Amino acid sequence: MASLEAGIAMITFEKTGNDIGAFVHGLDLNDLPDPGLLRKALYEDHLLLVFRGLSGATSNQLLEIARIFGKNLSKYFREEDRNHPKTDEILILSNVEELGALGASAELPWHTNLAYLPQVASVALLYGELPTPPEAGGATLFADTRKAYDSLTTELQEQIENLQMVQSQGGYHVYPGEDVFGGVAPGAQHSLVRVHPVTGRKSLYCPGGRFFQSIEGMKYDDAYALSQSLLNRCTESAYKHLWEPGDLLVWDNLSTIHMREIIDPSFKRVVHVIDVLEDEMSGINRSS
Ligand SMILES: O=C(O)CCC(=O)C(=O)O
Ligand SMILES: [Fe+2]
Repeated sequence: MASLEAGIAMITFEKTGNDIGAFVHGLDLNDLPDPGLLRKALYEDHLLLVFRGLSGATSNQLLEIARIFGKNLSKYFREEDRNHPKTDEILILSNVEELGALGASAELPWHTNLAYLPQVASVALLYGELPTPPEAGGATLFADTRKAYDSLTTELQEQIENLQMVQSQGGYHVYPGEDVFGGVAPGAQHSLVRVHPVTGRKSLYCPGGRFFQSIEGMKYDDAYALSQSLLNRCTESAYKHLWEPGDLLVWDNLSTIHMREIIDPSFKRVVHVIDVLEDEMSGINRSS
């Protein structure tokens, strides 16, 4: 108990200064803080937590942090994409041929993880084993879709309240032109306005972008224009993460949207992805 309290006392949060996200100082991988402290910081206060200096973190340590936010981790990846030597709950995303080059060096446009599946990720984690330096691209940007929802006029909020949107993608971490799931791009319908299971706050769930398909009951052109304008609202301000080795990003995947810039392919980039699947309770212990 004493060590738990010591862990709590050491953790501090420093806002990024970009409307979303906070740097978390004082994390000890061998003495994780009270889970409730990190959950509150993520869901209520910051939506994105940035940990630095975790080079050498083991897969078990990363999974332990992920499980603070939910026990049910994604294993949706295609058999041939299970490229981590120790676990199929972590996906290695890289532009390195010997590692499968899953993810390549292309830009990854604004999206949320697993939006094209019925059970999306409630929280996602990205660990930079070998990220690119700023001059080689590969920055990851995050925007707050909860604040974007709050900023809409009441009239527009009412207009979009019950809209259902279909997102489709050529498969997780796979880019257009690549064959996935036997050539069938998965798609799923989601409410455009999403109520967060923990905070009860509403956000714009993953509007617009390359993976947008349709809004039920609307003509394509109107739906696309609406979705695109909502995406623009969401991304008016964003935090741009310039990577250092050993960085760990944890984000609320229901209330944010993210993208990754194009990478100079002459630089190697290796990051690790973990998706916490949303279940009935989002894996969240509401009592803590
Ligand atoms: O590579 C990155 O920085 C982001 C990757 C990402 O967003 C994803 O894999 O879903
Ligand atoms: Fe992503």
